[in-house]
Amino acid sequence: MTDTNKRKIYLAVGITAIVVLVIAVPITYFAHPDYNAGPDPVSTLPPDNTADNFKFNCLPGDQNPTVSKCKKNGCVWNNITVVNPSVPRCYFPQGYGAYRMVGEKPFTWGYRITLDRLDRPSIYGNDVTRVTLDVQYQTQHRLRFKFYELGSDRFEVPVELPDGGEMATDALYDVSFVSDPFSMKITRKDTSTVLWDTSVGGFIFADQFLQISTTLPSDYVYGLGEHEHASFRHDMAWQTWGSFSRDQGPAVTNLYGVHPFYTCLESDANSHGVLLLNSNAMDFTLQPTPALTYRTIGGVLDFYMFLGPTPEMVVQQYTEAIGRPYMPPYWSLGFQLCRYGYGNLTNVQEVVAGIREYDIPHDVQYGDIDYMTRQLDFTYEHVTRYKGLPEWVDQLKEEGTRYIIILDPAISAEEVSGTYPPYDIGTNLGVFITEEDGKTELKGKVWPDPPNIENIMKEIDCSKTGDSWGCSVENYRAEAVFPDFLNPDARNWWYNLTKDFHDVIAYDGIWIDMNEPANFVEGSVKGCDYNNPLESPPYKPAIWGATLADKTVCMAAKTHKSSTEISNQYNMHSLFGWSQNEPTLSATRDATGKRSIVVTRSTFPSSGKYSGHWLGDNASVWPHVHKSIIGMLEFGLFGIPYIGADICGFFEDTTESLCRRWSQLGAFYPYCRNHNGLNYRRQDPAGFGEEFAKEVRDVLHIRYKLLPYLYTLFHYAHTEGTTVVRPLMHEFVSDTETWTIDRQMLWGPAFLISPVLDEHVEEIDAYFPDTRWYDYHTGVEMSKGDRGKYVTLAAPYHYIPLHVRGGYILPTQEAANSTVFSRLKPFGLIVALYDDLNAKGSLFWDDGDTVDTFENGEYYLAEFHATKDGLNSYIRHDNGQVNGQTMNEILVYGLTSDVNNVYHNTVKLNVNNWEYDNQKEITHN
Ligand code: MIG
Repeated sequence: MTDTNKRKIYLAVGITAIVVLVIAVPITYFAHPDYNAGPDPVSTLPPDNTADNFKFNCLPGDQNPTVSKCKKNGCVWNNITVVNPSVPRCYFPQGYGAYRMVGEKPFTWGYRITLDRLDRPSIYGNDVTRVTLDVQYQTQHRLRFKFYELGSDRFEVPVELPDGGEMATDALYDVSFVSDPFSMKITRKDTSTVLWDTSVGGFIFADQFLQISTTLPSDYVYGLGEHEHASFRHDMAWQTWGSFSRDQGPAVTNLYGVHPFYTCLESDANSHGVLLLNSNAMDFTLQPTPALTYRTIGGVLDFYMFLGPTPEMVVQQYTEAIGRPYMPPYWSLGFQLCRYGYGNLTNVQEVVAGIREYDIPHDVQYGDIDYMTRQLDFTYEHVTRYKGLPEWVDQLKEEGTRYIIILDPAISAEEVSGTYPPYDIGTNLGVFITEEDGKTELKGKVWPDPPNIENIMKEIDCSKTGDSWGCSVENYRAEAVFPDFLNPDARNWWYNLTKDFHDVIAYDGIWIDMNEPANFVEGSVKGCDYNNPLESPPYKPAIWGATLADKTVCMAAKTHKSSTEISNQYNMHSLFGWSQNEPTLSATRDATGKRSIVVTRSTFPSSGKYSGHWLGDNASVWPHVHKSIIGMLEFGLFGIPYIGADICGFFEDTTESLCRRWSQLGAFYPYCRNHNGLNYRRQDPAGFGEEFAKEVRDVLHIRYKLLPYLYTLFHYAHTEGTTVVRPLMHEFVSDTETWTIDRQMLWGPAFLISPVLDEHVEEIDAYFPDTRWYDYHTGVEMSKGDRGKYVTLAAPYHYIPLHVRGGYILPTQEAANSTVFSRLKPFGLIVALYDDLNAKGSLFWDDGDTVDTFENGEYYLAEFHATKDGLNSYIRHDNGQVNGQTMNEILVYGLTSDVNNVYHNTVKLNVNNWEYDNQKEITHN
């Protein structure tokens, strides 16, 4: 060993015995003044002759734009053959503005502006003649500006966000207006950077079409979901992304959830974020101006802007507004195993036996829909296939593994009356989404089978038909109804059923799927009334499917918006999953008497308060490994840090090499679950033999060792809104190189994960921001010459490069094959010193499972500071949670001179209890 900077010291001390120093030690923050100022600022004014980049599409979504349609809209037609086919041929004339200001009135919170429509062609009909704009200077860093129709009952999203307040006098932003035609400009005060300027494009506020365009201060834009993006940083080359919740596996189209939130890095590395609080079907167009156009087909234009100025602060401010992320129980950070179609309990038991045989950590086992009788919620197949499941679940828990069950929202309406209480009770209470009449239950088809499915299958063999899916939906699926969760009776009905089912199977958490809501028939078994403008709006956003009702329920279907107000699916559709989050979480918490967890497929801003998310039905192909990082980074921005993808892939057979690399990366997903689709080859960690199993065990042991660090990160996410999986740019924003990195990620500030994402690759180029780094596996410092550079790292097939950042202290704990056991093991610390020999870190600890421990003060929180004089711990809160536990390994990386003595408090420690890894002579004094 030639690197003399590296020292490992092992010592055994009781954790609560560490002295609390009263002298405040200044914390060194590691700033990097030598940053590159980034790209040149972009002018926000349109040039005289509309340059391509300043053309805003006036016939969006029109596959066949023509001169006459364009002129009819009052727009400009470009006759010249457009070289770039993405550039719109029909665009808004400069200064198009369809409204002018007719009034401005001060309020305690800011200004109310009144806008009247100018004489312009009506492009989509039913333009609102008078629009109100409330500009609320809510806080220093948060601005809300909401375009709506005063006094009307236009739909507004029922998710609660801050409203009004006293006008902030110290705001970081300035808002200014041009009155005729109306446009607004938002500026960051201290730098004069224009964050928004709506003088471009065409501002339209019609009944079923609302559009606003703005220039952006840079083309470094992130977020806007849920889609599978090719890169974390958005491609600004004329990309349009639709948003409307949909049962759709990762692809470039609209997926399960809706998150109209982006963050943007300004040229000088300041950052801001913007939420459009709107749940209607919508799309976002990014173009190279750089500019963004929002088009939504209902509701109001309710924007919240967060001024940062760091990207991490933007997320903190965003989650302050939408709600801080849920604090997951400790066990839910362990390894989880699932597949669709184990088929019977024996198969599950066999897989679990394999996991046990190789001592692979296993905190959670799942039951997918095949545990049920004919996919009926609140049943289990107790006659043959899953006979004995409840008893087995109890046994599993004694072994330290918990059990999560899936629940789908759709409830069969075809069971024999009196035999299926979930439907019988629900229909009596009127808890289901109805047709337009507000009375008749809307019937679709999802997974539940009818009672006589076996006979039907004997008569009709769909596998022999050309369209086996269509055949099975038609013949094998029962008619089903959809709970209207915002109806208080529905909420309580679902809550009671879910809670009571715990008496049947003692589940530990709930997995909610199909809550977009998914429907295998378009709209309903009766179809929808396509003459209704809710089904056939004048503009269809860039979303998948020929109609809005494709793969879901009819848009005209009636749904509660609150306990007293009724709305329709047209407005409420993308809120369905969100509306299921709270009742499900309350049920599982109350049933288990523990914190518990809900993992949901469909999400909306503020879902993170109640649940985590997995990225859905990916495929066992290499590109999805990389894209899972992008998805995780994005959900971090969306305030849903408990996030991961199906490790080894859902659709298609995995391969051993893919599954190996995916398991390495997946070991660092906050939500770490290997999940497989129906009928594909085994891909659990024991499914490829001993060598593979041991490799997965080893990488999971690294995860388990670092769980105290991960849990502490979740504590800060929950209390301060910081990210868990963190983009490099959030830590090193002054380094523009980090602005595009999405093949590496951080856990919090201090742990760098640089996975292999491609087949046949055994070395990678990983970026090391300009600071001190240590190889996690060896403790060896990265060469100083490699700081701020891409470094080629060896990454043999069994190995994932991992690095610890100098200046940080990571709490650890010995691994075990479940958190039930690892939580009893001794703690440790990795003290990774910065150049000045300082480091800091913290440990949040509680019983891992009780509800609201932080809120109730039932926790332990210590901060650790290392300086050249030693390592101190400052116990900030101690309610006895670490009593009886020990700390027996303190690894110190980066000392610059030999260690002569080790003291614990003032007591010199027995030299035999600690060691250098390089076995240098130790001097006794
Ligand atoms: O239509 O429950 O995304 O994780 O295994 C498929 C069966 C229904 C979709 C989920 C997937 C789950 C599967 N479900």
